[in-house]
Amino acid sequence: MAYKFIHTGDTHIGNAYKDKQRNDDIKRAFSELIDYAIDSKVDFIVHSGDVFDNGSPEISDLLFVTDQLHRLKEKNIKFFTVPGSHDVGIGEELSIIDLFDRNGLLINLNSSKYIRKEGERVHLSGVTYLNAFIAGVRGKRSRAEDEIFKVLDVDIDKSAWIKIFVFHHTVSALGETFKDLDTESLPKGFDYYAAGHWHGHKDNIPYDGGIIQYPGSTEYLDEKEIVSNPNRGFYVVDYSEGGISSIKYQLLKTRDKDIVYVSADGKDQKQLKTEILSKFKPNDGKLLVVVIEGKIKGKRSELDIQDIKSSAKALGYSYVSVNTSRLSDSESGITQIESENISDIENEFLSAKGYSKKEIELAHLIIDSVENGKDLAEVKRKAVDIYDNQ
Ligand SMILES: [Mn+2]
Repeated sequence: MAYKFIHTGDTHIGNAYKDKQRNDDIKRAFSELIDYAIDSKVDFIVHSGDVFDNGSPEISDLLFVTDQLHRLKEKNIKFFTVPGSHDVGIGEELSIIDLFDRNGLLINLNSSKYIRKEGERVHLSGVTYLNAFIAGVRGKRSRAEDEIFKVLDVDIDKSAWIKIFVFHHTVSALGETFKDLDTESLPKGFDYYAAGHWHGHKDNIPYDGGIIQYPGSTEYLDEKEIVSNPNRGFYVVDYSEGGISSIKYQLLKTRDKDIVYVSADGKDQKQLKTEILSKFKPNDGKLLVVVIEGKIKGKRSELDIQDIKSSAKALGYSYVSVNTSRLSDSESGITQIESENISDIENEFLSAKGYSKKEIELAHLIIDSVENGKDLAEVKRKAVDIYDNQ
């Protein structure tokens, strides 16, 4: 006997863009995934978090996901997931994922029935389905929520053919810059670590005899993903009594894209604009990212970005982004950031912008309080302290 499952994540249904067409593209990717699951008769789907883009989705998005999950249910294809960082409102314990769980349209692996606290430790159980043991931990909205991995014991069903651990964190094996979990903090004893949260895709990160797999988001969710990620897709995994027998990365359709790099060096705004516009071609709804680098003659504020965007739209581009973060003029420098972790980047950026040490401390407190939804009293005290002492 052999079985087959899909591993996907970061589908971000909702208003990721201020653009209906792009938000419809994101839905199209989701329904294409469901089509594949049904046509290829997969046995179940593992989704590693961020089904939705927002913890309070609009009714039309809720209905869309309901309809898609019903299509799976009719074919008896189960959908296992954990709430991702976007599925939960700030400071909320329950999420929209729990509503779908209670309605029987998916299984929330992080629901309270799988969690048992015993003194300091947290015992996590899971589901054994078609000889696969599946357990998972949800993503987080604040720094403090990492703590669960330090006290976690998973009651693994050793009789299962394969063991799958679902989580929504960026592990340190992907690099120190944006990590929010040390790889070593992951529980041991699993064959397949179904990871989400990081939107690029990365296969086969070895861990404790198993592999960590990031399928990436199912559609490009911002300009950075359009520029730096070549394609979108999900994994299809076959397994039998001997364990995992094959894994393939199945591509999803995305819109065609043009990425245009232009150097501003030695050009005034008129020459620069002419050169940029000369690179656009008539098309049928492509994505376009224009990256302008170097030093413009005159002021960078004279370059009419809105006009560049509307000229591109007139040629048919459905989405246009103009990146000027590496464009400078004779009056402005570019802030160079050397640091490698997020709080150092915050420090370096804010001190480059001329903020005092105390103001930077306050900024950190505000950022933390937004993440944690608390400590407002301390933020107030610090603010009063700063303004009383200037
Ligand atoms: Mn995400």
